[in-house]
Amino acid sequence: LRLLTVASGLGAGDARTAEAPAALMAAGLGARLAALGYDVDRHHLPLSRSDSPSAADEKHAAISDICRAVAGEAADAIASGERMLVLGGDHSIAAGTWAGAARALRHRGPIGLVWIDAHMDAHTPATTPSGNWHGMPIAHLLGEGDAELAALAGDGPALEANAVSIVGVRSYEPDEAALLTRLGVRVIGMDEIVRRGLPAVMSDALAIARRASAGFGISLDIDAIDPLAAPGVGTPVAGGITPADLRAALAGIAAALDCLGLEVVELNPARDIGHRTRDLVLALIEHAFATADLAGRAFPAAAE
Ligand SMILES: [Mn+2]
Repeated sequence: LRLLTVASGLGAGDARTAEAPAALMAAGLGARLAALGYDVDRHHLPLSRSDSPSAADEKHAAISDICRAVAGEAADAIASGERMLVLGGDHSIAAGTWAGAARALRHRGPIGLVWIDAHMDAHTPATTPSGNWHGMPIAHLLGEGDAELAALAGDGPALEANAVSIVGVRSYEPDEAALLTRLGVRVIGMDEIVRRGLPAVMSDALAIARRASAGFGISLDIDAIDPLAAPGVGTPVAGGITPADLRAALAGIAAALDCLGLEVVELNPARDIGHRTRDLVLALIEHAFATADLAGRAFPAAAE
């Protein structure tokens, strides 16, 4: 298991999400993965600590550097036959993670993705109201937006729209919805989750991701979860997915043979209440990578 920790919050409004990997490791993540039987190979980014850039062009250069490095790590992990657990940091790194995986598997076919998030993350530099790069990674993975970030997968976009869905959406701008509609990405909003239940929509999302022949990934933005249960995020939106529903939906998923890996982003320890969000993230990761034995265990006992 390639555990890639990315201590960067450059793409977020509140950069303290960079502290998430250290918080998760200090709380025993490595031992938990080892207890599940994984041989954990940890790599860490960024390799050097730079001053936080403030000018827009400096920030763009820094984000590009990190995403390129993340893509290199992901491509290397997948080419080596390793499964991935990528821990952010903010969600802008996803433009690197899945571009790298796609690049490594291009000879076999396309990859699919299930994106779980309160937001669409489908802005481009031309439409973003905040200028924050964590609101744009889906656009980059689909070949839109910033030319440098959209090119990280090598020949062509990282993802084809018909193998991507976004689950849990309840906050977005019209430009994002228009882009996703134009490209044909399935967006599963909270209203649909309330109506049909998370198991039914996750089944749809997995079927969409598995249209791609070379495997699929999961990108989990912790703000998809209801902020009453997961307050430790930079951009909380009321009315999200319950921890119990998400635990059940993710159980064993990252251990599936055709799953390339799980990315978990936007945990912000500085905004947590107690260690509520951190402990929830640990339990979700553990359940996602576990086989049926652990998936059946009472929740969230694993976090205590
Ligand atoms: Mn996100």
